[in-house]
Amino acid sequence: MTEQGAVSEFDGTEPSADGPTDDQGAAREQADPRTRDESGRADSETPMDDASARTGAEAVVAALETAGVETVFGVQGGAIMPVYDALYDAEHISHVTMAHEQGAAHAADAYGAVTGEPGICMATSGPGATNLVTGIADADMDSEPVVALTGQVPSDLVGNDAFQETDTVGVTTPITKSNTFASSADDVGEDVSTAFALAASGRQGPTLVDLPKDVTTDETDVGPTEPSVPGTVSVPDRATEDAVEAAAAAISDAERPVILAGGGVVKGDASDELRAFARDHEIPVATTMPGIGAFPEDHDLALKMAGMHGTGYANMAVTTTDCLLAVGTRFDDRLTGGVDSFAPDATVVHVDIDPAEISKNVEADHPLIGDASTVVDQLGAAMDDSPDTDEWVTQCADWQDEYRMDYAVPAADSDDGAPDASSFPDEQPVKPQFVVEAVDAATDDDTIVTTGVGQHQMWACQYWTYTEPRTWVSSHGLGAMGYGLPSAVGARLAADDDQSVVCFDGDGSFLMTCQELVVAARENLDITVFVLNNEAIGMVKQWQDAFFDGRRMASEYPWVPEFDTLAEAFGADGFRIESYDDAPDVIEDALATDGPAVVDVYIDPTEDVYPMVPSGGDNGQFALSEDHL
Ligand SMILES: Cc1ncc(C[n+]2csc(CCOP(=O)(O)OP(=O)(O)O)c2C)c(N)n1
Repeated sequence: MTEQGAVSEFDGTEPSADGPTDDQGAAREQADPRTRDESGRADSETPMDDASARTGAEAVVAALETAGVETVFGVQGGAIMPVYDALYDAEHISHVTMAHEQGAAHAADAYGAVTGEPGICMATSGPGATNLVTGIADADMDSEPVVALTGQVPSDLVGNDAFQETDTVGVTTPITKSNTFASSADDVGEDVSTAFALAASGRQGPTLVDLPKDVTTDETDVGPTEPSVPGTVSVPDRATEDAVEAAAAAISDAERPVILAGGGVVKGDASDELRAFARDHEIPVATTMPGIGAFPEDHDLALKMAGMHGTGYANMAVTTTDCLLAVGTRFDDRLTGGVDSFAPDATVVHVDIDPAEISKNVEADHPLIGDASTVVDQLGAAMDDSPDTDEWVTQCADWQDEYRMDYAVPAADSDDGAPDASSFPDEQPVKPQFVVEAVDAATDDDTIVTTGVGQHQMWACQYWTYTEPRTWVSSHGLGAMGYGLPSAVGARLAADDDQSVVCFDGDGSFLMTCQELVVAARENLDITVFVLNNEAIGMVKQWQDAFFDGRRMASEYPWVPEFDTLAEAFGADGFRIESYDDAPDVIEDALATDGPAVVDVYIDPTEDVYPMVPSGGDNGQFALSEDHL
């Protein structure tokens, strides 16, 4: 930062750098003809209704209101202050002040994942914008609809190393679906509407509008427009009929067909169509990690997740299939392992809305470009015969028995399917898989699960039985530790009131964003966090043990805080599970808490995640323990 370039964060458009004093605030309330309801929101006419004289900032907020936005996650700061000031008058938008901008981006991402509509995050220029970057990259990797609005220094200072100047458009270009530097108050409303439409349309993803302070303070008489994608953008819908016919014939002729449901099934709201197709034609279904929830995991045809930590039976089926119907997946390397050994005998039918995904990683014999629900319907209509899958379904069921997901202390299930804590030796440390199963049994099917990244995330994939789309919310492609708690905040605000939200976190992941507990406590958000505490960054430790001769460099924590006590300091309820005996009552009490609760679960630190296919390995050669690697 040069002396010359440095400018005050508050450049004269605000009355005081410290905001209104109590007296000023009270005077403002009195002078304000509008009354405010309990939430502090304006409840009468606002400048938003008057298209003739608005600032660029008001145009931004009007665009959000026109798009139907109800919730914005963000953190205040100098360059974005005009937009926050305009939000003060917004009747239909609540702002959730997060502790950190990364939290705002993850919360917006989860909001998008649960609702299917873009989640909105907002930050100031410079560090505010750069703090959003992890969350934006996460949304980009997972095709989540997010709109990021960032403050920027005034246009005439851009390039001067001005105070809190960062080239946000430059920084975020590779990790956004589209980004825009707003150039005038007249255009900024449309910039935001377009960003909203682009985030939501086709293959969803994050968009960003960078808002220089002069643009948000200048006046405009341009009114808001409904979000729409530019005419140059075409969103594929139906696949070509010839291609569908050929793909349907390949599926009908198959002897060992498998459906691989990716995240695009969930995002494309194609679960119903996919379920119907699989049931009608008796085809087993595996999912990718983002595809979890696309198909009910308690169904006979469900193979659960395939890939690095997928089930043995899903990986056997995907390796042996002669026809893979892959819907809405980008075939990431943790799914495929080595591509040469991935589904080696299969004719591949690949349905995707993004033509760029076709044959990017896995060669498609039948590319079907279009919207997942439309194309699966088209395929259903084109199927003259169902494949004869009786033997194949039996084979998959046999693999399911052979490679049953289990952990070292076998559970004696009680009548209601819940693992029975009394059958576990109380003197032994609690297995994390038991906790996941016990929480699953204690909650409804539509419970939303969020996670951090690491072993706990994989146990949450493997041992929870997902039956509904949009109930599994995680950081898949980027693998961002710290995603769990802020995404639970976003999911909570997006979910139905009677839906539970549970977060499984690791101690390492929780330590990265636990400050967002302040938001959960302040807003009294009903979230239950289970910290599967192994006093280590366990997944790294597992890899060190497996591939680095057990040299545990920087992976074990010599000390971690008591997470239950820490939760209480933030205003949440704290609980602890130290033994199997504790588990049932503590889980019940924590879930019954009206507001945020954190359960510090002392898990067996020796537990590792299996099955495992080493990076680049052959899915058919999964290891069931370290000895098999
Ligand atoms: C932001 C970030 N930093 C580092 C990593 C690398 N990493 C992957 S898993 C993992 C361990 C996570 O530890 P924890 O959250 O305690 O979960 P556990 O594996 O113990 O369940 C690490 C460090 C990452 N994924 N994300």
